[in-house]
Amino acid sequence: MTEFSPRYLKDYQVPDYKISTVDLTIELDDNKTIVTNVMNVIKSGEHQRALVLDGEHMQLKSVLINQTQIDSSQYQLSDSTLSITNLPEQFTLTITTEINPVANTALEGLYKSADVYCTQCEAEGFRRITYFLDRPDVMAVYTTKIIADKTSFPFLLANGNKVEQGNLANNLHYVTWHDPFPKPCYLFALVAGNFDLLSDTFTTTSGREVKLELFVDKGNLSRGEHAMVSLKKSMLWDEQQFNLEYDLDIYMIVAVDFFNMGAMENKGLNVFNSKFVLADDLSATDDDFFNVEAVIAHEYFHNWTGNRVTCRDWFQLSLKEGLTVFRDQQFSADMHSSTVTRIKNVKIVRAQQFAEDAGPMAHPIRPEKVMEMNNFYTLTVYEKGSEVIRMMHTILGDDAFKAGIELYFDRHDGQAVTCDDFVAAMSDASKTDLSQFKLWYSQSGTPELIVSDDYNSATNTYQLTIEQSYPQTHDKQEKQNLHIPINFELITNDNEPNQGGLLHSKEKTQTWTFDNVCSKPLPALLGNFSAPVKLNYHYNDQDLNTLMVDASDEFNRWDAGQKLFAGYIKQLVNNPELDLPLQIASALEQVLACNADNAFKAEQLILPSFDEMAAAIVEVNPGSLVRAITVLKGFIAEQLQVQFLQTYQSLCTSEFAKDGQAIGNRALKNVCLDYLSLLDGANALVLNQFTDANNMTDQLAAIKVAALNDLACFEDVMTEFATQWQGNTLVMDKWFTINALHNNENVVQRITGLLEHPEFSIDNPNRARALIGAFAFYNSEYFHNKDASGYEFLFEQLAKLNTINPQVASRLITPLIQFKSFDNNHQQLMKGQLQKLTKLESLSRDLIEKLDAALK
Ligand code: B3K
Ligand code: ZN
Repeated sequence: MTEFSPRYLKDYQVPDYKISTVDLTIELDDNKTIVTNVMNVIKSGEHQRALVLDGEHMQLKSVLINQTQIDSSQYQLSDSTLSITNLPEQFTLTITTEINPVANTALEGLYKSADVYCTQCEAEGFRRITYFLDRPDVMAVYTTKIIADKTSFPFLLANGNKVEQGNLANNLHYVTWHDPFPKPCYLFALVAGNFDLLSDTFTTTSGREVKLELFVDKGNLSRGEHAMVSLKKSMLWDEQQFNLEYDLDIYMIVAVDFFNMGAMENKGLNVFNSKFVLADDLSATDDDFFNVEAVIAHEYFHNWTGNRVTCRDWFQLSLKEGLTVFRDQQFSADMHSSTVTRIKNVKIVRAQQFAEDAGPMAHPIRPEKVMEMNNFYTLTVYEKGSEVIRMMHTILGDDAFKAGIELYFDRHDGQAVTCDDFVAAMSDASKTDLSQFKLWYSQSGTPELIVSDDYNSATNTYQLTIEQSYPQTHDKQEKQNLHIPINFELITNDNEPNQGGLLHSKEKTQTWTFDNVCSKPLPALLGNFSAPVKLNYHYNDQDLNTLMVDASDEFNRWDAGQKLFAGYIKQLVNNPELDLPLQIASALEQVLACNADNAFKAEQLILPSFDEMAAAIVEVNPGSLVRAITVLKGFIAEQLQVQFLQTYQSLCTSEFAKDGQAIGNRALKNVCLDYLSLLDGANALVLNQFTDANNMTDQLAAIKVAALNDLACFEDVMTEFATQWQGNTLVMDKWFTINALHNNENVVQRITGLLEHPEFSIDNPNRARALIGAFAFYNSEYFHNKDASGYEFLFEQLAKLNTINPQVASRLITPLIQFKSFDNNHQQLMKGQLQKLTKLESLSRDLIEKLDAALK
C-alpha cells in the first residue's frame, strides 16, 4: 500500500498568507476547461516562507505575480502543491489551469455528468479546480464568470448575486456572479446545464424579498414542489426559533443525479442529490417526503451554522454538522410527531453510530487525526455530534440555549472558529460550567451506565446508583468520566405524583437519594434518549410491561418494548427452541388496542433491527441473529394474527392523503402486513396490496415483504414494477434495492447479473448504493453467508469503485471493516477480503485509511 501520512489537530497553525478576493473565469469544456483565478494575496505577519498552494488532478498553464508571468525558478510543482517563493507583502496572483470534467468520475471538484457541469468542493475539492489555500480558515470574497455554449447550457450558476451576463462569439454566453460574504473555498459552487426552473419568493421578517429558484431536470417541475414548500417552511422556522434570516437576494437549489452524498450547502447555490428534491405522490414514499423536507432544511440551516460561521479546520467539522443536524431534527420534530421523529433519530445512533464506536474507525466527534477528510463525514460527527448539542440543550434549557446561539453569532459572525468557541458561548450565555461536559468532544466510544437501586420501606427512601463504564475503543484512548444528563422518572403505583427530573452523572459512581417515596418505584431512565449511552439495569418483563404503559415519556414507553424484544432475541440467538411467553404478545395486543397515534403504534410494533442487536451482542453468529429475530417475529405474528388482520383491513382505504394521520395509518398498516407476510395467505395479501396500491409507500412495502419472505409472487411483482417504472431513476433505485434484499440463496447471482442491467451503472453513486450498498448493509443473511460469497461480491465491487469513485468505495466498505461484532469464523472470512483489498494497485487514500485501521 502507498504511504499517506495523517494530519493532527494538535499541529494546527494559522495560515502564512491570506487571500481576500478571488476572481474566477471558467471557460467550460468537456475535456479542457480553462480556469483563470486572480487572487489578492496578503502575507500574514513578517516572514519569508513560501506560499504553498494545494492543487491536484490538473494542468498548470501559467502563474503571474502582479500581472507578470513568473517561471519555474520562482515556483515548485509537486503532485499536490504549487510553492511560490520570494513574495512581496501583498500581490495579485493569477493562476491558469486546465481541467478535464468528463474524466472526473470521483465527483469531486468540477465534473460533468448527465449533461450538467457541477462542482463539489467540500471537503477538499476546490484544489481540483485551481491552486489555492484549500482550508476553511482562508475566507475570501468571490466573483465568478462562467462561459459556455448557450444552447446546451442556458443556465450558468454560481454563488451570490448575478451581476452581469451577455453573449459572446461562437454561440457562447457568459454570466458573472458576485458573493459579498467572505467564504472558505469549500462553499464555492458552479453549475451549468439546461433545466426546468421552479420559482417562488420568500419575504423575511424584516421585509426583504428573496427569490427562490429550484432547478430540476427537464420535465420534472411538479416533482419539485414539495422541496419548495419545505424550503419556505425552513426559512420561517429559523426566523421564529432562532431569529435567523436569509442574507442574499437569491437562494438557488439544483438537483443532480450524480452526487456522492445527500446535498451540499454552497453559499446561495445548494447542490442536491435529486433523491432529496424530487418527490410526487405516485413515485415517492412517505419516508421520501419526510427526508426531502429534512435535507432541504438541513442545507438551508447551514447558511448560518456553517456558512456565516464556519470551521477553523476540518477537525472542527461537528461544529457545523452536529449543530445543523440538531437544528434539522428539531425542525422535523416540530413539523411532525416529535416522538416518532426522535425514535427515528435514536435508531440511527444505536444501530449505526454505536457500531462505528465499536469498530476500527472509532473517533471522537472532534477527531484528532485524519488521513482522508472525506472519511470523517461520519455518524459520529453528525449524529453523535447532534446528540452532544442536544445534551447541552437539555442541560441549559431552551431559553439559555438560544441565548448561547445568539452570543455565538454576536461573537463569531464572519469567522472560522472551533468547537471550543461554541461551547464557550453556550457556557458564558448561561453562566454554566461546561468544562467537564466538553470531554464529549474529545472522547470516543459509547459510555455504558450501570444502574442499581435500593428501596427502604421503613424510611420511604429510594437510592439510585449510577456507574459510568467505558469499553476499550480501537483507538486505545484512556477514558475520563463525562457529564451525562439523565432524564428520570420514578414510577410508583401509589397515588402520589411521580418524582422526576434531570440527574447529572459526573463521577465514576454516584448515588442519589430520594425521600418520601411511598412505595418501591420503578426507574424510567434516559427519557427522550437524554444521552447517547447504553443503559444497563435489570428490568424484568413485568417492569418493562409497566414502563410500556405507565412511563410518562413516550420515548421511554417505546424503548421499554424494544428492551423486551431485545432480551428475547438475545436468548433466541443461543436457544432458537426457547419457549416464548404469551406475555410478549399480550403487551403488543395492548399497543394495538390503545388510543395512541398510529405512527407511534407502528414504531412500537417494529422489532429491533439486525444492526441494533449486533451492536448489543458480543461476537454473534450473523445467521443465528437473523433467525432469532425471525423466530420472535413469527411468534408474534401467529399470536396476533387476528388483530393484525383486523387492523390491516381497517386501514386499507382507497383514498390517498398525505396528512400526518394518513401517513401514520399507512405506517401501521404496513407493519401489520410485515407480520402477516410470515403466515399462510401472505402471497394473496401481498399481491393484492401491490395491485391495489395508489401510492409508492404501499407499493414498495408489498414488493419488500415479497422479497424478504421470498413469496411466490416475488418475480412477477418485480417484473411488473420494473415495467411500470423503467426510466424513473429514483424509483428504479428502489427496485435495485429490493433485488438486493431478496431472501434467497441465489441472491448473489441475481445481483451479479443486475450489474449488467441496462439501467445499472456503477458510476452513479445512487445506483451503486442502491444495489451493492443495500446488499452489504441490509441483506444480513446472505451478505454474511458462510461460503463468503457475499463478502467476495463486495470485494469485487470495491476493487472497481476504488478507481472510479473512492468516496463511494469508502462508504461501502463499512460492513466489512466492522467484523469485530461477529464470531471468529466470520471475522476471518471478512479479514481475508480486506487483505485482498490491500493488494490492489493504486489504492485510494480513502480505503487505505480504513484498511490500515481495520487490519492494524
Ligand atoms: N456538508 C455536506 C457534506 C460534504 C461531504 C463531503 N464529502 C453536506 C451536509 O452535511 O450538509
Ligand atoms: Zn450538513
